[in-house]
Amino acid sequence: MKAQKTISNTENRSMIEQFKKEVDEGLSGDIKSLPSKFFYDKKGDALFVEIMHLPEYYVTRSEHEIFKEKSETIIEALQLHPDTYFELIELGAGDGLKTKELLRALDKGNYSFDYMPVDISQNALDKLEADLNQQLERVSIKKKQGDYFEVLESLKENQHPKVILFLGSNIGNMPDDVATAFIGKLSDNLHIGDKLLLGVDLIKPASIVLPAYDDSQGVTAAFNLNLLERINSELEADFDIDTFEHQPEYDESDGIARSFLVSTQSQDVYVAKLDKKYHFQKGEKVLMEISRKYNDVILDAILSETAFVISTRITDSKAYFANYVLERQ
Ligand code: AVJ
Repeated sequence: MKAQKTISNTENRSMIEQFKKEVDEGLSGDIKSLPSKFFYDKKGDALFVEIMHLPEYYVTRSEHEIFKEKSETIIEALQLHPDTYFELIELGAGDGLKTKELLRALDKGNYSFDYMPVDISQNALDKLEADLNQQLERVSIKKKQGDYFEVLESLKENQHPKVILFLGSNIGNMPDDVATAFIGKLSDNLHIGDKLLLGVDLIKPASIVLPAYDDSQGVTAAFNLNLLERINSELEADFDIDTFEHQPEYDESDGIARSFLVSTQSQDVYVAKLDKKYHFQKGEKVLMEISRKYNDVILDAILSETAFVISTRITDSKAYFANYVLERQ
């Protein structure tokens, strides 16, 4: 494991190279796209926090309800025993709101564990730790800064039972083949009997899903447009933000929400750090993000190519969201 160090966004060398490469690839194709994983700079983080509190964005509230009302069910499904030490590893630090409910229940039940939030952002980890130290002073926190798989690789060396948390339907940003490879790689870094608690948004009518990506205050639009601003500042591009319009789509039959930015005019955009010009036709769409929704059939298809099997499925009262307990075979 590398020593912890502060990485501020794309100041990191390989990260900016990756950013350049993915932006160029995305804008060079016949169908344009931009990589949603780069939404989360400082402003993007703040906008996502705003999104989580929007009346239309049911995703966070639904999963929070599960953790609040059913943490005992989760603990049971994870087959934890107060006298067996385990590592509770969360991929993505988040704001800890949901995890706090689980930590509280584990603390109350005198379970023996370390909570290990993994994140690329040292800043996010420090914030989370400060908050948890205040509210749950008995819980032992071991922050792990770095890439998910680098960290898991290092943790794999010990034989302690592990529970991985991958919440918030973050998996939904990946196309199914990428999600399959990701979960497969996760299973490679675990031992038989280890668990993965996977939070996924469920397929439901467009009348519920679409507003979550098309809020009346325009926060989601700003969240998408922020990536253009980031490309402007970090790759020295000249996107005119006012000439792109946010357009979300959702098709219940495939269960995938897609966010586009549409160019409202014919224009060229120059990206200095790539020394390249990209043409946008009037009405041309740029795919910014997919947010996949799931059901048992879709999840089964993904898991069938990995070493995980579903052991328990826990939903909120409206069955909008599910937390699946998966067991490594
Ligand atoms: C954090 C990936 C789960 O796709 O619902 C929220 C991100 N994008 N609104 C999602 C997001 C627009 C969110 N995830």
